[in-house]
Amino acid sequence: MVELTPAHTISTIGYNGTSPGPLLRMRKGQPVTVEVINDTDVPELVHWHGLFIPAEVDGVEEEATPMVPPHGRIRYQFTPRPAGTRWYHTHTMAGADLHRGAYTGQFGFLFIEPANYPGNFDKEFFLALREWEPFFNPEADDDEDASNSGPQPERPKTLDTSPSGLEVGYQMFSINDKSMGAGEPIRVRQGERVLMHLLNASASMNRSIALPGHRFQIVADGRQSRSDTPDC
Ligand SMILES: [Cu+2]
Repeated sequence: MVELTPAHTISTIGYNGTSPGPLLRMRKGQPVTVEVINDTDVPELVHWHGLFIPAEVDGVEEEATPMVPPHGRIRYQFTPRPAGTRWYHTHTMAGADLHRGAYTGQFGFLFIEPANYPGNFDKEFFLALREWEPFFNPEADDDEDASNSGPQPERPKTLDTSPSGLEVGYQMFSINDKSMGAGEPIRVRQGERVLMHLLNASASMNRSIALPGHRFQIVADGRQSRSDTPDC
């Protein structure tokens, strides 16, 4: 159960009873073992997003990672790299079932500390953007996409051929497990150095985030995971 607001609690599937699941911290280059117990009635698997690890433990069905059978368990053993903010999530295919796979609460932060992590900041926060209560929306909802905000060619180069009625919309939105106004504020002192790990944990949407009155300084971008993120 996730209490998004005092008036709105949803029921979903997550890791260790919460969503997002527990923050997992690992050290780059230090072997780890993760025991995954599947308490659901369907085969599952956990994907370690952004790591360079062998396919057998990467948690991707189509690359031959074995599934965790219903009510079974599997042990993932790997040596995490590269360093940086990553995440873990189910990699089962939802298809048209909006109560499976990436539409559920099966995700959490995975932080791979560099071998030498000076921690040059006063506070750090892990913030995941998320939508809930998905439904099939008969209208294409593409206004989140910044590339659509400029002038459009009279005839688009690629025609949108997506079947109508198969756009996924959402009724509830949250940062971590709280909708706007329902969570504790982030408390910082003037002059403190604050490190924020931001994750778009959405199954399908681009998101943006604003920090009115302040300016983000980007110290690492997880999309560029070809090499280690700089120590921060
Ligand atoms: Cu992923």
